[in-house]
Amino acid sequence: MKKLEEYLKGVSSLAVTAHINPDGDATGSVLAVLNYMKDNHPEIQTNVYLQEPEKELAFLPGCGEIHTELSADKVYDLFMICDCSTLDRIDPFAPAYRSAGRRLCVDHHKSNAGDFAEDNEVYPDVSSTCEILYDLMGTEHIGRNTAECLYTGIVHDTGVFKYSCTSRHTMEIAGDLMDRGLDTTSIIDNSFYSKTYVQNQILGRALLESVLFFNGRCIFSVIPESVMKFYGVTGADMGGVIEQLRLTEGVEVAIFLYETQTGVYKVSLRSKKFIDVSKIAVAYGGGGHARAAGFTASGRSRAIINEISAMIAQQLEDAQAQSGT
Ligand SMILES: [Mn+2]
Repeated sequence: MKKLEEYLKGVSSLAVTAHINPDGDATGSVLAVLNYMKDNHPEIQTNVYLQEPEKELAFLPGCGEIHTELSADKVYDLFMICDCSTLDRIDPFAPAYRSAGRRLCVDHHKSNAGDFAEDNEVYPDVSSTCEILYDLMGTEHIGRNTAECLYTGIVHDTGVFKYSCTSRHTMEIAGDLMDRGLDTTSIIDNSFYSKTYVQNQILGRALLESVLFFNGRCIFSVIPESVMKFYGVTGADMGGVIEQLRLTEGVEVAIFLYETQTGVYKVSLRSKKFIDVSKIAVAYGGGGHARAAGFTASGRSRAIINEISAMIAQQLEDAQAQSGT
């Protein structure tokens, strides 16, 4: 791993982006870089390009400076792409990515092949892109605002320090960031756990309609478009549903589908210990991690679930064959 400072040598303009539908880690990453640049390199023009983040992330320093559209014909010396494993996930900003002098990808997605930037800092075993950025930046260059962004990203991608991607190093970084005087309780409550009334209702509905299969080792739930409309919810309101399904006792794999438009489903997958759900997501053109992945699929929900089930069954069989049972 090189230091961010090395990548910034000779750079006078920098653009930063992350994946579409930005989550806490994606938003935290780009705003951490923005704040880092303000503190350490005010002489370098830095622009952040990102779809508008969810309102629970609006407290992050610099959130108001995000550009949601590309400024025409601007050519940057360096373009940083954070928390993103494929170019199609930065679609609106891809022209500036292509025209830039150099490209640097900082990511932790297992599905990242490291094949679209000259420089790659890609570490699939690291909890979050924010954790990688902490190491790239170095503690001595990280001010309070940068720390707040990095901490938020780590909190979100580790499910508040509980997913298996959380390492001792993750906790040490979190401790170091806390030393900057962050209100960590508010960050966790307000950006991660807090739910609106309709979010709670749709969560309840998804749990009520959930179905166990494969002898209780898998669970799925589907929210059709009509139900989305009834509650007045969008994809942004679905956070936490898949996690609650995953927590069901005895379940190895959780599948959650919601219909974004007629016949088009956003599919989220989670596993607990041994099913690699990123393999399933990649087969559908999506991506993610071994224990958390997602993709978009068209067709009937039952047909999609049947296909996913067949892939899970194959992995279950392979795992059983390997363990000799
Ligand atoms: Mn991430």
